[in-house]
Amino acid sequence: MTIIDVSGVVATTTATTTTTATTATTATTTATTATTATIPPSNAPPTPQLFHQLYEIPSKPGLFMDLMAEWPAMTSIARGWSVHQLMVRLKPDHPFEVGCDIQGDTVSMPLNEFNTYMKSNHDRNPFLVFDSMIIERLHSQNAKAHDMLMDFAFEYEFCPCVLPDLSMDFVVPGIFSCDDFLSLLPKERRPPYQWLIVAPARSGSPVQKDPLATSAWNALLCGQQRWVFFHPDTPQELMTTKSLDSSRVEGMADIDRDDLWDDVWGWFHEELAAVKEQVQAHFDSSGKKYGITCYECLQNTGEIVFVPSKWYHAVYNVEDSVAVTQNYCSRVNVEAVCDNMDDPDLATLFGDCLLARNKNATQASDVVVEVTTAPSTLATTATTAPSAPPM
Ligand SMILES: O=C(O)CCC(=O)C(=O)O
Repeated sequence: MTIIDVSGVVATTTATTTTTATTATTATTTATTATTATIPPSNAPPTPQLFHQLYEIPSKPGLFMDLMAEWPAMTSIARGWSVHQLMVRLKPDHPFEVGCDIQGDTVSMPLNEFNTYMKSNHDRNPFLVFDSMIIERLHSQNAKAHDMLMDFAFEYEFCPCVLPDLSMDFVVPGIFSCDDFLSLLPKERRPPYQWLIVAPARSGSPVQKDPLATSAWNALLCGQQRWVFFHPDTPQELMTTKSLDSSRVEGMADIDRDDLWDDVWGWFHEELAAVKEQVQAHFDSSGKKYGITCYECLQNTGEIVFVPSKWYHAVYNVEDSVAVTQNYCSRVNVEAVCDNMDDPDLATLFGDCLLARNKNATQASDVVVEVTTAPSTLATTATTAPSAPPM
């Protein structure tokens, strides 16, 4: 595990404008100031209890090796997730949303076309697949097809008209799955939580907090990604990415700036060093002891990043990358998740699901929340670590 505190290495990284993987690695070795923390590498996966104590409770980003080594997506040629393997496995005309144009309209492409684009584009901020539906949709689609084809041998290898069930190619690691409270919601009411990411080199995800104060894990099936994390109390105005086309849309009516493509490349290469300094100055002058307020790491193939609830984060794809990511709610962030549910019906339903779970709890430590009258009055009652997930 390698987590680098960049707050203390601004002087080192400013000069090189933090452009590449090499820079991030250099920062690890040259950072010696008192405010720098380098979490020692650990390739032994922690137990759920240790993960809870060392990462979730202190709200600390993490980078884990060896949690996905056994996944079929990593070990099986037939079930691999390289872009080439996905191209072979998916229907050639299956459209993926890959971004939006100058009008804010969605741009879609089948994966084989997208692969050509990946290899040949020279864009400053290339399009990328960030698909919240494919894993789940394929799952239900396959279930239906499975019902219809009950009498026939059914395997996607033999039935190319049906998309493969990608959810069978990975297993949610135990440290993230023992508490997954949003899974208590009926499937059709659960907010999107699972994304396939197919991202060319130079593309990225702008700085943001995850929806509903969920935590997340992100598993890299191939490629290399650079991550930066900022403390949840960082002022929002320091955590913005300029829209790529902002200069071109000045004065244009009917354009929602939120729909515009962000200049993630520019943020990482031209702004990040200054942003780090501003964030550092903000926390230095806050009069409070915050500890580490900015982390950075380089995620390689086969490694999983943990993003704690409410931490700002941004991702830059150093190489062509394929990743799967899931957001989740555990006992640590369940109150925050409830507070962030704007839809009152959903919040009530979630409160009911948690109540039902409490009723069925067999051990005191499984009772995570005390639900009184309304979900907004949820109160955590158990701070004990989760029990190990069933094998
Ligand atoms: O780009 C990625 O790989 C992940 C980005 C991400 O986790 C997010 O946008 O929340």
